[in-house]
Amino acid sequence: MKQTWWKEAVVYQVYWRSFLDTNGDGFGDLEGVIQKLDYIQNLGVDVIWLNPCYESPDFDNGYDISDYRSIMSKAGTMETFERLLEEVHSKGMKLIMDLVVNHTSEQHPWFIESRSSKDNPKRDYYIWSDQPNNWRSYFTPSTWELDESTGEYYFHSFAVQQPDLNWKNPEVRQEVYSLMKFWLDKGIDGFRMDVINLLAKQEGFPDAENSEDISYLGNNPGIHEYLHEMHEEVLKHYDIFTVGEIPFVTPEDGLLYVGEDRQELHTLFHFEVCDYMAHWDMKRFKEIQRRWYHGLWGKGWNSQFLNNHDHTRLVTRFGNDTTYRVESAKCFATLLHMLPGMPYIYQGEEIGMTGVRYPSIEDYNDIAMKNRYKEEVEKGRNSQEVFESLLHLSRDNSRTPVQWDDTENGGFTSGAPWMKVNPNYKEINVAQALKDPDSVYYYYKQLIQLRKQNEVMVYGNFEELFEDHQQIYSFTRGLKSEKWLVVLNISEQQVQVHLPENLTSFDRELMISNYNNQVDGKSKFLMKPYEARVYRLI
Ligand code: TEU
Ligand code: CA
Repeated sequence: MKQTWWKEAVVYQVYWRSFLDTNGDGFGDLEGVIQKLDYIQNLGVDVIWLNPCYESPDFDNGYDISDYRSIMSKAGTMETFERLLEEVHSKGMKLIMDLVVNHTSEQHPWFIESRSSKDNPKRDYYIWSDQPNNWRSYFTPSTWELDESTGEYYFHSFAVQQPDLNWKNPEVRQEVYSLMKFWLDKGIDGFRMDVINLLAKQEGFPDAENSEDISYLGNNPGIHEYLHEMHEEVLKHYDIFTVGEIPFVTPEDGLLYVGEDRQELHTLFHFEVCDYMAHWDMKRFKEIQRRWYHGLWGKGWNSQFLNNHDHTRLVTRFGNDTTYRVESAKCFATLLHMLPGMPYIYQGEEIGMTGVRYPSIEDYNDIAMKNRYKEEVEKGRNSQEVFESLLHLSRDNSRTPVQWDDTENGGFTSGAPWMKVNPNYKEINVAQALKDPDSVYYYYKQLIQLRKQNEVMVYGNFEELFEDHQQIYSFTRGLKSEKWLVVLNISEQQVQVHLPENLTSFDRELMISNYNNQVDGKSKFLMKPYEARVYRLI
């Protein structure tokens, strides 16, 4: 297997609790993933990223782990997991797990011991202080929670139920390396590393100028020493790949995590799009892509995603989930697969699933949303106004169950679904997509096949056209003698495109498009709303 097999991979993210329920308890499970592996494989993807399925009290849907070496009963058993891994490999795919080691659950035995007394041997597995500072956490007004039993505060970057591990403690680091090897020795193919740039904390926890800008949580001195040690102690001994979830990072800092010479991680997700663009912003998106291409290309490898289990579904957030749902889903799929970097497909994206608007806060599960709702209402704000302000970016937009068919609950469960199924499952579902040759599903499949047959999509350089255009995103990808032209009309208007002089001399072979019968002139053509075209220049 080529050392850089992962650079050519397409990744499919499975949020198993919303994927398929096979025992009627209303939660998806690993058995459900096994039953749908042919569906996933049929897309042509190479790697499955499985969200956390370790033992957890589930305050943050598995991102609060109480036992790193066992499978949460909702998901199944270790036997189910091992069968899943075996099946994934037998179908020629790979499986990466979620590594969540910035924090544990408050119910992890380590924390139960650590909080039991100030002189407990595991006290320094976590971060304790009698001097809380003014930092906000991701999910709460303060990063500090008072523990009555010892009168000290513990640090948590996320929910109160997610105490941060103290990575300054070498025993903690060795515990993590040991649990990583436990899973790698089972044969998994790597890790997606949860907020891995938060492991090191600012020395002395100084008060922040502006505690609303929580970037003080990340990229602190010591982080690269930790990740290099992880590389030396664990990662370099396995043929795996690692993708770091790295919020608050610029391309220059990003390169310090994924530079080919750094011996830390293989690739990363930055969050300049998904944490800061609530809606589509062409100017900003182009600028981000430009910066990351010039920052990493030839030195490190980027990853591309337009939604995941934390971020609203792309047709709702960036596209058009009504009149042009299919066209815009395909347009963004083209963008995802034609940009430089590894494409990540979030379950349901391949059938153009949309975000959701439920009527009451009781219909929602996301701890981030519910904590913020409570915080704002307790400040005296109007509860309906607060609720409505949180809907667009609620993480539950992407956590509604996968819509398999038009039977009750979209075929997701025979029981009561843990999260209501999006009512549009009658029109938008896998069964319908598989029957429709023009569905979003087959378009994703075609893009993935193109990528397998044409390494210009993986290794080709990136040169922009129409940089300032507000509707048209266009660029070429070039590798050796191959040159492909991508033209996307990311708007609801028709747009006339006039090709630059240096490209009009080429003939063009249309490789993929989301419309049929193009109006195609030698140097100009009319792009319909959300029309995507990829040409091979001859
Ligand atoms: O998410 C970290 C992170 O960056 C998210 O908090 C994201 O920016 C935010 O949710 C946007 O709404 C990871 C996991 O993906 C997330 O599901 C967990 O809740 C979080 O870490 C804590 O483990
Ligand atoms: Ca189940």
